[in-house]
Amino acid sequence: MDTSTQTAPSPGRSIGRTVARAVAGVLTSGVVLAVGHALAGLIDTGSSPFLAVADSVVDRSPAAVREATIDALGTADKPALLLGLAVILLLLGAVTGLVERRGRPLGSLVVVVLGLVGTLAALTRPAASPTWALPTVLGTVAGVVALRLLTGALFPAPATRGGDGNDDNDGNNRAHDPDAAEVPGPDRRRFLALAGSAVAVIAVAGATGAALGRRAADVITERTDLQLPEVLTRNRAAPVPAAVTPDVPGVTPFLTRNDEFYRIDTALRVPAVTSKDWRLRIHGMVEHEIELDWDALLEREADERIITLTCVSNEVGGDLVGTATWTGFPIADLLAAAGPLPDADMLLSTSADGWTAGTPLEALTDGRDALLAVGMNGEPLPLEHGYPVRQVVPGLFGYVSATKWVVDWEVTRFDRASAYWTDRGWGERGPIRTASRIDRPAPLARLTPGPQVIAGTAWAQRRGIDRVEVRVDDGPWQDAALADEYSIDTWRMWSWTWDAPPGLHTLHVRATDGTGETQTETRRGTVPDGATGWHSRTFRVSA
Ligand SMILES: Nc1nc2c(c(=O)[nH]1)N[C@H]1C(S)=C(S)[C@@H](COP(=O)(O)O)O[C@H]1N2
Ligand SMILES: [Mo]
Repeated sequence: MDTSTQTAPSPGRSIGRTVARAVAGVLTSGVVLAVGHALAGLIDTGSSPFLAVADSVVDRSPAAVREATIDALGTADKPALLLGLAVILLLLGAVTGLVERRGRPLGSLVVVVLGLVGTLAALTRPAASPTWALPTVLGTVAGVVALRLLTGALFPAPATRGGDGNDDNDGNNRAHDPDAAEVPGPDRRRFLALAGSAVAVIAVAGATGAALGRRAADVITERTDLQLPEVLTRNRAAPVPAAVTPDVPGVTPFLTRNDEFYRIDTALRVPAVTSKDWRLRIHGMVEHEIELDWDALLEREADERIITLTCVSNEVGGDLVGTATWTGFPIADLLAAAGPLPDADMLLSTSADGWTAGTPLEALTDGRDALLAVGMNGEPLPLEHGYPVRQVVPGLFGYVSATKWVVDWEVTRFDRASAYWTDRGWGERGPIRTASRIDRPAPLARLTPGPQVIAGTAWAQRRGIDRVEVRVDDGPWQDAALADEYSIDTWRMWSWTWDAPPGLHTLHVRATDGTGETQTETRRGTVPDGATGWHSRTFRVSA
């Protein structure tokens, strides 16, 4: 039904409404981007819809285009790209506002499609984890809500406003609109109030996102210049002999690179702690409380040790294990300075983000290389591995010992305190189980009949590995060749040459630790104190 014959719509008012719709759309894209950016501050700046799309554009544009823009714009290419992208997104936003109708949410649909593109951009970033989808998804939801509300104010429902129900033609409602005069009508007031709220949301979310991003950037900048403590020759880690690695191409390296080291923690966003802000308070059942800052820590004599770290959540054959050269300070000396009381038996350590671990005091004071570490493979700790300070304790799973971003030590007792994962059903003491793994050839690799080198690793920190055996199908166990042992606190590599006959074959591996105990065949899951069972791999051997 067309009512425009009754009263000609005022062109001014129609233009006004068109502008308002475009504004609604621009605000919508502002809400998506600002809310997404703020949420990204809680996860990782790179997951911001705006930055993820910008980074993806850079990565996906052909090299020629990239070089041409850099040539044309000089070093301004990144700000220019961001500015251009912002303009495009705001224009697309205006379009969503212009096509949105109360009964036909075409604009919302466009927002959702753009949101999906942004989500995809975030999820395909190299550093992305599944949580990287959240900022864009939640930002998109907020944007759609904003667009629906603003559109609702521009096109009031017929029931409440007495309109004709045809909201597809601007100005049509005017004939029935008691507020059609110059005086702002309640819908207009509602629109202005909603628009004001949207601006406020954008401002607050934008400022929050910017502040969180800046804090993360500060830590990254500081880390690049951070001076690691000097390690005296006598405190250096023993050099790594070549013979700790089998002379076979493609074997797992003895030392794990920082960017290949497994990462496990509960932090949605890596805590941003600078060395300047860092403090460690040692308190509880001690003779004297101590508070250490970075400078006080670095006045102490540093050690360098090679230690294999393992996660209790590692499945049989899994890769939640790695070996690094750690630079740090003996935990035993720091504890001794505080003087634990004789009846204390646990160190409850807390991270900057409130995670806790309960470590047996004995493991920290029995002479093993338990370190308060500041360096990993010769670099300051990477942010995700605990920058600036974390614990590393040989022989204990990470969840009871390896607190990253550590800021608080309470000396206490196991019968008085509990920690994050023990409260969730995991074992109290967390000694590492003996484990062994086949690393090569790759799973389901196709092999040719004849000699084939099988290789892998085994670990039993604090006890060492004395023997590794391999079994083909239901045959006898055969001794693998052990590479040199670096120490009982590191993994030990092994290899075994198999005269592979044609057919489908399954190989099993098992290790015996320094106490003479051999891994059990019994398959058990990781809860509550680490998986058990033999790792196996199946290969097809054919000419
Ligand atoms: N603050 C904090 N520290 C933590 C954790 C955590 O969730 N939060 N996880 C622990 C667990 S379960 C393990 S296995 C190790 C892993 O250390 P990585 O991520 O450096 O490999 O860190 C430990 N330290
Ligand atoms: Mo872990």
